Amino acid sequence: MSNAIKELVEGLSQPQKMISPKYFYDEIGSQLFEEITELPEYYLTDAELDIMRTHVDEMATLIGKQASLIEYGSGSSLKTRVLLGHLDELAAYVPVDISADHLYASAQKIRNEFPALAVHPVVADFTRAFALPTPATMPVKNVVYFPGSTLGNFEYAEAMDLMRVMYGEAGDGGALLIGLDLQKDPDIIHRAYNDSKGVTAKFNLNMLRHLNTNYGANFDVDAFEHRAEYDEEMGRVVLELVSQKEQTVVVGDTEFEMADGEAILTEYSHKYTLEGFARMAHDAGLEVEKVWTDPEQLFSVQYCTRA
Ligand code: AVJ
Repeated sequence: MSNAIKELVEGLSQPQKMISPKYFYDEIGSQLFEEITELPEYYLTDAELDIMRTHVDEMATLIGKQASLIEYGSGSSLKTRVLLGHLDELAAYVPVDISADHLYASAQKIRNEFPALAVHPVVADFTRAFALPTPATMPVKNVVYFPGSTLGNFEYAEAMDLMRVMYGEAGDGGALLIGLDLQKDPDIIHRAYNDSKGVTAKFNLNMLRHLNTNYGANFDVDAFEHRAEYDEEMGRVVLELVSQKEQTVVVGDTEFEMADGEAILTEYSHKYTLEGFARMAHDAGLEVEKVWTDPEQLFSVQYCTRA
């Protein structure tokens, strides 16, 4: 049994069935996510880009010259381009992603746009330690860039582990530049995950289609519905796929019974308070040195160093 199948079977064997959000991102899923970022209701991308554009000079000063910028994710976003456009003396730009095709394609685009930049893509699962490439210029320090509030996908303990891996990766004198969504009016959050065009529903449901096509599963996709609720107490959106009938699903060699109305958890999207994240960073051995937000305090970008 492949590791992926093993992981899928394990998640579906829990009392609360779950599938990791990493299974959203096949080619269609990545495209649907792009579409989500363009939705008027999905405030996250606009707010983060606004912060980057407004404060990029200050970020560039903190990052300094001859740093190596290590991005967790493929680096195809506009935010990355804003940052790279203002870091004129980088030792290297290192995008890290698990999907090689996507990574190499976007690395090539970055090379075309920034011909003087040393681009060293690394195919790796960034939740585990990986070897950094050795650029021609020895970096003064490593800065890990983790935009898009992707940390929010992880529950507290996992997020802590990931932050430790990140600053371990950054090493001595290193830093983290991280984009995090903030707690706010629950209606605004609810709308961002229940958009009027139904793109988020398609994105969520696409996961099952992807598992059927590429992992030999047999979900009756039409018999599932998208659900996204904001749990204010936990400060997180819970994305689920709810079966609309009783069905038996096969993944690998394992059969799963799904009751009518039973849900599969597909994603958490944690929303932070500035104090809450400062505490979390502290508990992970980090110190928040600088926080930028947009005027409405929808989103934050935070620069953290080793405490
Ligand atoms: C990229 C993981 C931060 O949680 O908002 C968007 C993914 N899920 N709509 C998020 C997502 C549903 C997104 N992250």
